[in-house]
Amino acid sequence: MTMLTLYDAARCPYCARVRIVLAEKRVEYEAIEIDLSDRPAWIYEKNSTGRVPVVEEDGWVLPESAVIMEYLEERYPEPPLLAADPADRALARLWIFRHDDFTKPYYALRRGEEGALARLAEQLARLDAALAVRPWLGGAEFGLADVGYVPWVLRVRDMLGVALDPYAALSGWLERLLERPAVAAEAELVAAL
Ligand SMILES: N[C@@H](CCC(=O)N[C@@H](CS)C(=O)NCC(=O)O)C(=O)O
Repeated sequence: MTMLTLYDAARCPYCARVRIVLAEKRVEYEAIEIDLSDRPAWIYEKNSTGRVPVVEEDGWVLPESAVIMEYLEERYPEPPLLAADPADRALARLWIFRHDDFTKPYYALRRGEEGALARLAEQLARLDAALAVRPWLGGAEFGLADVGYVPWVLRVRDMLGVALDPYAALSGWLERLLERPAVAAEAELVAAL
């Protein structure tokens, strides 16, 4: 069995999802950093959109962070990052399926669009409200839904300079996430960007 390869970019939050899952599952892998401002032509052979992340195993390639997370969950089941309960699994998948609700205002703010900060604040409040009634986005346990959002939440705080203090449950969630080495490593990486 050859080692898994991740076509990666440090600044990419979608890649961060995959890095966190791999670290949580202690999977050894080779990372190939792709320069997003000057992408090699061959990346289009791995993914027709030219985007990262892409994972490769024995010549088989898979793009799309949400699909990669699910693949890794099945390929490396321990420790599980989806709950045993089907309802909790579905809830985690719903968060990931609808991540655009959160990331659209994030990217709008990065582009400096008018009203984006207010729209992002609404989304932060929505996450905060969800986390006030359950400890993790997917329910009782840490898992893929949390991994699906934390790369952007870290960047909101550290790159866009949005204070998270007004969102007590969200801040508590992030603190608990940062106790996990996989997420702490991402925070360090974001700080160095
Ligand atoms: N839907 C994709 C999005 C991946 C994505 O947008 N990656 C960005 C970097 S963060 C990229 O490769 N951008 C280059 C481009 O859009 O051409 C996923 O979830 O993996």
